[in-house]
This record gives sequence, C-alpha cells and structure tokens, in this order.
Amino acid sequence: MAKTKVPTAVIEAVQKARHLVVFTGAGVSAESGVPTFRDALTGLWSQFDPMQLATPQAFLREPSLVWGWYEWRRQLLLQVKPNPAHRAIAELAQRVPKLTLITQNVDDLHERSGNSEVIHLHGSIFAPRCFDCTRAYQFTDVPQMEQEQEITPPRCEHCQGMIRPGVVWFGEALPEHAMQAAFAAAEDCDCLLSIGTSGMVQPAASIPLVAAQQGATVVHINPEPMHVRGTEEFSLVGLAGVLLPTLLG
Ligand code: BV8
Ligand code: ZN
Repeated sequence: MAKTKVPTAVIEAVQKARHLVVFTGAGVSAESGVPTFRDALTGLWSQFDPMQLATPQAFLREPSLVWGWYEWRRQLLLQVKPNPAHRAIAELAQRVPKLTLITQNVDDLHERSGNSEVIHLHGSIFAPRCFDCTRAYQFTDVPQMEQEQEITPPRCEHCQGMIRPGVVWFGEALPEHAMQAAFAAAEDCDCLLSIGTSGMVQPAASIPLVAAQQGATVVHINPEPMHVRGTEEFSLVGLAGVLLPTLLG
C-alpha cells in the first residue's frame, strides 16, 4: 500500500487543536487482531449477521448462542494487546491541551494503552449485568470454553434473572451521560479524528457530522476512502496503526 502523505493542514489542525476529539470504531482494534463487524466472523458465528445477534430479542430467543458469542469475543480480548494506533492516541492525550476520546468499541484496549477517560457509547464487554434487575457483576473466573461452544448465561444471585453482556444492543438506548458528553465534545472541538469506523451505526455516526457542521476540521482514517464534504474534511486512506503515529510529528 503506497505511503499516504498526510496533508500539512491535517498535521497543523491536530497539533494546534485546543480541544481534539478522537472518535473510534472497530477498525482501531483491527491491528490488534480483533475482528471488525464487517470482517467475516469466524466459526460458529460466521453464519449469523452480528446485527442479528447484538439485540435483546436474540438474547431472549437464544441466550446460549448470544452469551457464547460474547464470551468468545471476551476470551479473544483477554489474549490481544493494544496496537500502535491505541498507543498514538494515548500519546496525543499527553500532548494536546484537551482530548476527548469517544469509542463505539466494547473492548478495553484504549484503557490498557493509558487513556484514563474513555466515553464508551456502546458499553463494555467487561461489565456484565442482570438482564432483569440490572445488578452489575464482575468477571472473576475465566471459564475455559472450547471455540464455538454454546454456554448458558449465568444467573443473577439476587433475582435469578439471566446475566447479559454490558453492551448496548441494537434497539437499545445509549447511556445518557455518554451521549451527552460525546455530543458536547463534538460541538466544542476544533478538530475531530474519526478512526476505523464505517459510520453505519446511529446515533454514534452523527458525531463527526456535528463536529464538521460547527466548523471543526474532521479527519477520517480508514483503509477505505471515506466520503468528505467541504475543505475542512479529509480522508486519509490507510491503517490506523500506520497513519496515527505520523500525526505525532
Ligand atoms: C438506538 C455493541 C434508539 C454491541 C453496537 C432500522 C431498524 C432498527 C434500528 C435502526 C434502523 N435504522 C437505524 C437504527 C438504529 C440502529 C442502527 O444504527 N442500525 C444500523 C445498523 C442501521 N442503532 C441502534 O439501535 C442504537 N440504539 O438507536 O436506540 C432508542 C432510543 C431510545 C430508547 C430506545 C431505543 C444502538 C446501536 C448500538 C449497537 N451496538 N455495539 C457489540 O459490540 O456487540 S454497534 C457495533 O457495530 C459497534 O459498537 C460499532 O458501533 C458498530 C460497528 O461499526 P464500526 O465500529 O464502524 O465497525 P465496522 O466493522 O462497521 O467498520 C470497521 C471500519 O474499520 C471499516 O470502515 C474498515 O474499513 C475500517 N478498518 C479496518 N481495519 C482498519 C480500519 N480502519 C483503520 N485501521 C485499520 N487497520
Ligand atoms: Zn437480577
């Protein structure tokens, strides 16, 4: 892949930013070996559309299949590590006066790279809770499960309800505080980096738009060229782990 030249306007916008927003999707974890939603899922789940599995209806209809899918993803996340993209974002947080990190991802790779404040619009795979009484649980044991094994979700000690992944499913509202903080940052920032997201899922996908509409410089980093509007929006075609370190100057 030819080396993408980062426009000077982008380098300057990042380095001069008073308030930089970094908005990430599954692509920022791809180089850590975490499959994105649009990659073909492997094994048992390749026959399912993630959009069909990531819903409360699917969980109530097939609790073992959905719980098994998340346990497989969680086990995978316990084995992967942050990549240069995550590390460059943590480094940027040290350098700019103010950085707001907003992620659609449910992994903890930003936190493990040193970003202490992360707005998780779609929750966390590491924060299970009771489907009925919403009591929060911790993962203590790491149940060894064979690849593609269906396992039943544990039961709540308090009400015997099924324990569910702590993520936001399709058709579920995003956490109010996360939404408010994310959109306020998009309104206030002077530069927004949109990294590794196909921009298909709402309302998260509106965040770069809100930033562009109030005059911020918006930079998309994605191996797929992204549609840009106006002179203050850029599409850098390439891998996040390769392009982000070049923004550090
Ligand atoms: C809501 C957690 C309302 C779970 C996720 C029609 C019918 C029904 C619903 C809707 C509809 N139209 C719109 C909706 C709303 C729906 C929606 O947007 N649907 C879409 C699919 C049409 N949204 C919702 O339902 C949301 N809730 O609207 O609630 C409401 C209000 C009040 C009260 C009640 C209800 C909830 C959406 C949240 C869903 N949960 N995740 C889990 O993780 O399992 S979304 C999930 O998918 C991810 O979190 C992520 O957000 C999304 C995947 O998107 P990306 O992150 O962009 O990943 P993707 O694979 O798509 O793309 C990766 C990109 O990376 C690619 O572009 C690729 O080129 C790039 N890439 C690859 N490698 C690299 C790279 N880039 C850089 N470097 C690399 N190396
Ligand atoms: Zn309960």
